[in-house]
Amino acid sequence: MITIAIPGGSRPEIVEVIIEAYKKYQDDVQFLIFDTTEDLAPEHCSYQYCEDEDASVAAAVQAVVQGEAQILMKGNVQTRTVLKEVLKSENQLRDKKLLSHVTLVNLPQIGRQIMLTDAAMNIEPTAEQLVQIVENAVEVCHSIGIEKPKVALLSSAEKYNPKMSSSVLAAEVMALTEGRDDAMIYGPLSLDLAISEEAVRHKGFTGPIAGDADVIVVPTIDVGNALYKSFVIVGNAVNGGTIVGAKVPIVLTSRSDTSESKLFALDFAMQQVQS
Ligand code: COD
Repeated sequence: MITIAIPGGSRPEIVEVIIEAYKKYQDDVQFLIFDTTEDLAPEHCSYQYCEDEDASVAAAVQAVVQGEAQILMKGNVQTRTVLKEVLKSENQLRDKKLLSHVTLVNLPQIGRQIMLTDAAMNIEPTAEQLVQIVENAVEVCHSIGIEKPKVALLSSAEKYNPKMSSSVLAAEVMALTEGRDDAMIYGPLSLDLAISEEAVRHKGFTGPIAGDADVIVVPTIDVGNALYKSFVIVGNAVNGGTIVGAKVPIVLTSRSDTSESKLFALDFAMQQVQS
């Protein structure tokens, strides 16, 4: 049985996801809802009234700290409020040096799933932080059965350009991760060469990643966020985002995500917990 704590969980769009999750996982899941209103707390959920949003986030995080919940899922509350509460040192939820965001993207155009990181937490990572972001994503890949993930360090071109900061960052990460054999880490690489085998053929590109990347690592949150949203809006993708590197996975949905995407994100976190 996996318990999921949700601050702001009694809102219609979250209740919809809870109902679908009960249908899918039945007795394997239970939900603890922390909110300022109980109008819509679905059946079989434990509900705790909280005075305001901050209190609901604090109470849900405490459920994780106390070991009562194995997944934290953001309901209708601010992302920053959740992240700040999780980061509080007194909560001791930081498992790895750096927490980061990993999105599982189901991209119909290429007929497979890829991961995108970090589109929602680390704003402008240093090379050392990007190495940690890579490590977190590799660990998630291992936990869901991808043994040696192909990790593309995104830039605008595959040729090293000292004037392009993403290219420099990719080269630094390559140097810092040299010799690893639990993943194939490669960059700088452009998006088309990372995920499109057709583009690889057209350009005659030969490299260790050739349109078959499992993970796209972006240089900044802005690049990641724009990619995340364009995958959905123009690519008909279903995205599921989680924060990893904490003691439990944190499902980070955005208000504009569809219920399908919110459930997909919860599934992604469930896979991480059940591995
Ligand atoms: N992992 C581990 N520890 C961290 C991390 C991290 N990713 N980020 C900060 N910390 C630690 C710091 O070392 C410090 O000890 C403490 O947390 C506070 O650090 P600050 O002051 O830099 O952090 P905050 O609280 O001002 O901001 C942290 C956020 C994660 C909230 C911030 O980075 C942020 O706003 N990120 C973007 C979130 C967002 O708006 N996403 C938009 C798309 S959904």
